[in-house]
Amino acid sequence: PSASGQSSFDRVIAGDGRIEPRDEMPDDYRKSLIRQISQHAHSEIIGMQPEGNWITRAPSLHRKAILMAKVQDEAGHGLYLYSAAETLGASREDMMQALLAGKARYSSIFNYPTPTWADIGAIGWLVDGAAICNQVPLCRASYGPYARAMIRICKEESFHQRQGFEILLTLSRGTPAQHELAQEAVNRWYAPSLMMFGPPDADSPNSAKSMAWKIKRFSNDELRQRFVDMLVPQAQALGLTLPDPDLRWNAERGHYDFGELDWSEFKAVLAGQGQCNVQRVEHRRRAHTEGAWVREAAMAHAAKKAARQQQ
Ligand code: FAQ
Repeated sequence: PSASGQSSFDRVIAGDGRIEPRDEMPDDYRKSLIRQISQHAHSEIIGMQPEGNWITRAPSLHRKAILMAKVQDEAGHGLYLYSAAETLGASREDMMQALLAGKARYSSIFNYPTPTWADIGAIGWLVDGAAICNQVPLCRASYGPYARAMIRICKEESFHQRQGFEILLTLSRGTPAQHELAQEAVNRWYAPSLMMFGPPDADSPNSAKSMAWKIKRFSNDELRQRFVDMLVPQAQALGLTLPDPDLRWNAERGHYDFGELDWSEFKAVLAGQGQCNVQRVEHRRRAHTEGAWVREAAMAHAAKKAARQQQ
């Protein structure tokens, strides 16, 4: 930006104001937002798959209707987020191509499988729970379109988390076999959900700038701690345990201490070696190819409509 553009950007950030699409902004700020927002959009779109896997097998019509609505909400979140990235000059086509080519990042969490119905409960409770912890502060992010998209997304995520909690509660209070199913799903999703907050602060290269620019308001470790503190009483209410022998209340800190996570697993998932990385991208590619006729029909319809308006 020009010198006056930079100083007006600095003033807005210092005053906790909002940067809007037409405002001048530093190149790095724009690039970092496109990075984060596009990764977030891809996560929502890929995130439809683990749960989509259970739509045809949901245990009742009621559960099926709820799950379909939830997965559709995720598609909607992806679409608002791609639109937010477009306001920064990113092209939707480029973002899509990067995802299909397997070059774009999306959240590590969606590379884990959903072998049982209880995994759907665990995703709602833990994955949507982590998403809310991470995204509520993003409602105050300095970039206007992103912050505003987050407000609606967080409202929907809150409903998602409750539906997951309720699935687990029903299973936990069911037969011993159902209780075990719920506990096993929590055992599978707990550590991966803690890793959603990103690497430890000391290994988080983007944090310093993102915090200075007021995109991020809290560090990865701060949010992870907040999440663990929130989960413990909820797990007690569910009658389930969290799979961490080192988890205990620390009165001095006023927080729960918890065990070291396996960051080599996180790195492997980011490097494409998670259980479902290949399957997720292949599935997205297939859906894109099979959906080509829908895009073509929509384009033909739009062209006809435009031609009619010109007459
Ligand atoms: N997975 O320097 P940092 C949802 C990457 S919720 C994969 O700390 P930053 C809802 C990071 O991109 C999930 N990669 O990065 C839902 C960076 O790589 P880069 C989506 C990760 O940006 C629920 C590198 O590691 N939510 O979808 C992960 O400051 C149920 C270094 O990390 C969001 O995206 C990870 N877990 O902090 C949908 C929230 N963590 O780009 C369906 C918005 C880090 O330099 C079903 N994003 N990396 O190549 C954020 O808040 C931030 O981007 C963080 C990472 C906190 C994720």
